[in-house]
Amino acid sequence: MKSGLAGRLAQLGRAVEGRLPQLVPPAAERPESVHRAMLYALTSPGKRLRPILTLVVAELFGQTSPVVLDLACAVEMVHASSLVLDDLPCMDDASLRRGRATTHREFGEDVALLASFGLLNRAFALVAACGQRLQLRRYGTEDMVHHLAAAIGSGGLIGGQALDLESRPEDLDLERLEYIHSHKTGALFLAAGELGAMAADARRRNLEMISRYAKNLGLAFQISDDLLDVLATSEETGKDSHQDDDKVTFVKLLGVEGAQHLAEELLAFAVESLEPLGRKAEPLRQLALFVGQRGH
Ligand code: GRG
Repeated sequence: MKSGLAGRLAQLGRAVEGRLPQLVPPAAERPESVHRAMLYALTSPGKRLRPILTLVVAELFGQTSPVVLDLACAVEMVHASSLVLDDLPCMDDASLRRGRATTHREFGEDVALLASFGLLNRAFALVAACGQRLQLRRYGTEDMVHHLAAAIGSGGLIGGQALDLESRPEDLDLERLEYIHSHKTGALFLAAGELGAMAADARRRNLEMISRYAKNLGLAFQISDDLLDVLATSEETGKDSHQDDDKVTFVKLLGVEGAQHLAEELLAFAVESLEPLGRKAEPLRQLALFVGQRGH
């Protein structure tokens, strides 16, 4: 049963990978440099966790339309756009991402910045088109667009990143660190889950249930990321390792075991919130399990 589910999640990841390159302008089309960089940032080998979440949630509530695949790809475009920005010299100044040179190292900062905005813009256009094509009863296109915009804005990814950049180690306590990561990382998991539920026209109480699950999953995922930064090698993560050495992380505040414990607690909350859905929610439990295993 479990390996069947893991196989299903991997299959969804492959469906995303297959669709992503079809949803951006051809690299040979002007402006070639930006289009090549968009494709590079988007199709480099990632785990595709956020779009998988969108697809699994939609499927859970009975929505299997191919339109959801495009919606899920829009979520991955936002993620890719954020990674390009996060890696820039004025932010994390990273050289390696997904086992390859970061986008600005490959194409230059100017092109990387334009490619990031290109992906973001494309994501919104796609979400709007998907909302139109789905023709839902409970949610309109504007609901989807608003949820995504809220996740990215200064109350979401941008807010978390801003606080991360301006925090000095001595300012950081658990409350501030939780704020940073529930925004910087958690907000997009939240939007990924919510868009999946909306695409399936899920009842409001089910949407709220998914929001609780996704929020906790997202924060636990960030903690597992902090753990990997100290426990795994650069070959294993595909990123510069010890990138967080100058930062305050969950691991620095709580120690390895404390951070693992907090991640487990958050995942338990996430899974608990799925109880009313019964066995139907098994793929989401499997996703939580995957996140839990990452930090060990
Ligand atoms: C305007 C989109 C936009 C963002 C502006 C730069 C920024 C604000 C936010 C940074 C958000 C960010 C990159 C958070 C880190 C999240 C994280 C844990 C990334 C790694 O995710 P994985 O492991 O990566 O899922 P893969 O490579 O597997 O996709």
